[in-house]
Amino acid sequence: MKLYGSPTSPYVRKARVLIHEKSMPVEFVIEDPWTDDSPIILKNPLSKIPVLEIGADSYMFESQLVVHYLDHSDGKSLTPRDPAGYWQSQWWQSLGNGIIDAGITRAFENRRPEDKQMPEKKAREEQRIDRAIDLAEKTIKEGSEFLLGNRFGLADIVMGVAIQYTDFRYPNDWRSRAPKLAKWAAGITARPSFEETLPPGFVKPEGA
Ligand SMILES: N[C@@H](CCC(=O)N[C@@H](CS)C(=O)NCC(=O)O)C(=O)O
Repeated sequence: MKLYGSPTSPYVRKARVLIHEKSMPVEFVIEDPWTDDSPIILKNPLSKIPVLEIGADSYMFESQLVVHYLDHSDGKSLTPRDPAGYWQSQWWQSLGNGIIDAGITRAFENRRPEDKQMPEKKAREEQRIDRAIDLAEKTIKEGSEFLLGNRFGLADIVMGVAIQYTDFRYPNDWRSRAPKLAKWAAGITARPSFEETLPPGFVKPEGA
């Protein structure tokens, strides 16, 4: 299999962390979706990364599907099987994916020429991220190494990527109001799968 994407995209990074954790034989191929003649268009009509090549001219796209496919393709799923654990995992993944979406929207707004930027749009995305972090802090158990039970899982991957993308593109002092989440994040992002997929230019904040 081949994973097409960029080293800075958090959507792609979810899949890269998962591949690393499961030591899957998937080649990472850097491809830019933004150019007019991007080869990504031939693989994904939506022209977005990640794209996963699963066979000759056969592709999966949309990060949630790509991650789901990778999670179930080797019989070593990182999603709990019991119904309660399964849905809790989906819940954390939705929260993490929402943080990533808001972080991306904010980052794109930030890149527009200054006179065209809409501060209220940026503020709206920041409020989404702030509220999601507050809810994560309220939900996470004191002193837990993993979000669910005593096993590392997809919920940890998606939330870990979301939190580090926040530190990357919307650095702010969320740690002072979310100490439980901060402690969990420090442990999760110290794993080799996270260390080895850090976006280029990322600088770990103080206390991370
Ligand atoms: N919902 C999509 C979002 C993917 C996405 O927006 N990826 C960005 C890179 S971070 C992209 O490829 N953008 C290209 C474009 O919007 O033209 C997913 O989860 O895979």
